[in-house]
Formats: sequence, structure tokens, C-alpha cells
Amino acid sequence: MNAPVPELEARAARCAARLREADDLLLTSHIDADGLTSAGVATTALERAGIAHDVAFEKQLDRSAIERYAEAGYDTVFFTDYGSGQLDVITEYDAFDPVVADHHQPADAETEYHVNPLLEGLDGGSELSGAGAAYCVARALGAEDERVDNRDLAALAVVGAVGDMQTVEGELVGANAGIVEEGVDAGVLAVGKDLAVFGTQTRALPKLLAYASDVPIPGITGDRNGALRFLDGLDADCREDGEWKTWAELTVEDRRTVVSALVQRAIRTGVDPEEVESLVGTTYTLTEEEPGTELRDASEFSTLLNATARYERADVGLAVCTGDRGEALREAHELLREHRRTLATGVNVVREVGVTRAEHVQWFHVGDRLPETVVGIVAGMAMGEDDVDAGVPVIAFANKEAADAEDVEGEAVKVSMRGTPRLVERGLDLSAVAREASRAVGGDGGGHEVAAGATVPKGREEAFVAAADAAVGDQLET
Ligand SMILES: [Mn+2]
Repeated sequence: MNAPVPELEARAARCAARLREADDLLLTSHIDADGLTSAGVATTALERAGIAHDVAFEKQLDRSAIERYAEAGYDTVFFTDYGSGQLDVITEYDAFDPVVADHHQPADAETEYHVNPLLEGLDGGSELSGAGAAYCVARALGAEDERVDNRDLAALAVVGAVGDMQTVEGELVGANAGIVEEGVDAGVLAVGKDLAVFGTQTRALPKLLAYASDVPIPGITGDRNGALRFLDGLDADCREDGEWKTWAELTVEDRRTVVSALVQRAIRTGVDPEEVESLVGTTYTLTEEEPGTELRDASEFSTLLNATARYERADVGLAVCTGDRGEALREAHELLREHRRTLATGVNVVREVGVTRAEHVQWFHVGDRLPETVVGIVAGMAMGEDDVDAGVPVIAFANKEAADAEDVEGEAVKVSMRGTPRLVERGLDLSAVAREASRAVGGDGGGHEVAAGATVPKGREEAFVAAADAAVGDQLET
């Protein structure tokens, strides 16, 4: 009854039992949307179970962090959204018992207290996220009594999965789908069909349509004036007091009008029927949150959290996850606004530095003009803009701050690569491309099929492009 993922039930129960015995517990988690929601799930469940604990966050769980925990005198350390890959190092220290809820590839070492989908034959990339693994432990910590069974935390687990890009063709599957079901039963989640573009809760309509690049529609995508004319030509109330509405503010009737007009326009302009179908997708609504706020939509919620993570304000992100709708939410909004300003600048920078087309990839180099932490997102946003082909993976380069470049000798360049779900369906795996191409030039890289990153020595950028071009060519051919 307390097992959203039956395969992991026994492991989650062992973790919960160990956590109950802890005298001095530290909860530590990764700083990103999935890591923050993992911590949100874990800290709430621990608090409800009356288990006192400290909380720490790391950008990267390295030896120095683990050593710090060992020296601090904790007898138990609960790792969420990381820990599996570092178990070989973690188990070198006898000072504490590690409890791990993660979904990354485990290192060659074990702990008795370890929840990870990969240990039971589930996919850690698409079936369960770090927040999902933490949720399994939270459910095991919860009492049988449905007032404190922790099923309400399914909403956060879903935000984590969406934030870690675990959707398959726009939908959560496998163990994630089981968690969705529990959230729906608990009354905290609703699953719906809606326009499958980002920003439905918060973006003004012309911007919403112009920036949606997953299914490029001629005359609308990447064309704010075109989107404006399109909307003005519809028999729908798209404005209120002269101001454009957001998608969430439209009536159900008007939404239908806009979607059917979009579909007609797409068909008329020769967009592939299968792509037209994917204009409508699955949405996850957090029903307890205020309509018209980011928190209402799982995807937008995760973006808000990522904004706090990007500025290393895990304290703000966690507070939002645990229910602070006052000061922390205001701060998170400010960070997101700041982030969006940087992104808007970023798209202009891409235009100015120019995009170079290779055979199977396209690339640009921003040098020092953008922080390397946002270049990947800018690359994704640029796809579908005037001079960036949405059907070809993008490689973006940015100079790294000298102090950050630990992976390579001398000056380093950060590489971010972005594809689309459609390219992944055709065989694209940017994680493999990042790994192979970076090793070929003396760097290091990895990531996901649709988005990956690497660090390479300065001056080796074009060699990296050549290696990546060949690798992508091979993948898309077969
Ligand atoms: Mn994760």
C-alpha cells in the first residue's frame, strides 16, 4: 500500500527504517530542479516522521564534500539525486551510513540502503527521477494512515521528473506514471491535454506562439509579428483591456479556437501531419497551486526552480518546494526575471556571433559574452529562430571561467548541445556524441540524448565540431 514503485518497495523500506534510527542525520541533494524537489520530498517526509536533520546542497558531489560530511560527525547521510555514482568514494568513509535515493548509474560499490531504478531493471533516464526515488522512500516513511501517507508529495516528484526531461513523447511513463496516478488519487495533480508549448501559464500569447519551436509553423514560430497577426485574425478574446492574455487566461472555448486555427495553419503550410498531432500534449497541473502562477504547471515550476539553482540559491528553491509562498517565492520570481533578461540578451548574442552550418550539426561560439551556465538554454531557444535550423542539433561554445575548469588542463571551453525529441526518435543520442567527440579532443562530456554538455581545451572547438558532426551523421543514418 505504501509502494508507488513495487520493484523498489523492499529497498525503500530498508532506507526508511535506517532513517528512523538516525541520531545525527544530514540530507544532501543536487542543486537543480530534480535535486531541489528530491530534497523537498525528503525533508517534508522526515519532518512529518519526526526525524530531525540538517540539509546541504552541492553543485557536484565530490570527495571534498563527502569528506566534509564525514568530519562533521553525522552518523547517517541521506543522499538524493546523487550518491549512486559516488558510492565508491562514499563507502571509503566509515564515519556515517549512507542512505541513497538516486537514478544515475551506480559506481562499483554497494550500500544496504540504496533506492535506484537501475538496480531493478528500470530506466533511470525516463522512468524515475531523483525526486521519484526520494518519493519512494517518503512513501515508505509515511504511515498507513492516509492523512500522513505522503502521497501529496507526488506533485513535487512529478515536477522533478519533468525538470529532468524524463517525458517520453511528451508524457511521463513507467514508474513515473505510477507516481502521477498516486498524485491524482491524492487530489494534488491533474493530467490534461493542452497546447504542448512552454509558458502556457505565464507567457503573453504572441510570445507564447512565437517562441514555441518544437513544431515550427511558418509565419508564426520565430516571428512575433506573424504570431500577432495570426491571433488578431481569430474569433477569440485574446486580449483583456488591450493587454494580451496568457494561455491559462483564455476560456476553454477560445483555446479550442486557437488550437484548431494553429492546426489548420500548420497543415496548410505543409507541416508533417505527425508533427501537427504533437502540437497537443500531456500537461501536469498542480491543482493545489494558484491558477496563473508558474507553480500550477509542472514544467514551469521546474523552470522556476532551475532559476534558483542557476544562481546557487538552493535555500530559495527548497523553501518554495516546502510551501513558502511569501518571501522565498518572491525571490525565486526575481531570479527567474533576471534569468529571462539574460536569455533575451543571449538570443541577440547568437544572432550577432552567427551560426555556422556543418553537414549534420550547426554551431556558434559566444566567447566571453554569455555565462556558460545559460548557453545551453540559449542554444535550445535559438532553434527555430531565423537563422537556426530546428531540424539540426545545435552545438554552443562559451569560454569557461578559469577557476571552474577542473576537467582539462589550461584554458577551457564549455560545450552545450541541444537536439529535439524528433531527432532523438530518429536515433540522435547527444550523450554519446558529447562523450566521443570530447574524448577525441582531450576533454570530457556526457548527458542526455536530447541535451548534453562537455568541457574541451580552448582552441579545439573546430576539431570537436568535426568529431560531433561525424558522430551525429552516423546516428541519424542508421
Ligand atoms: Mn536527477
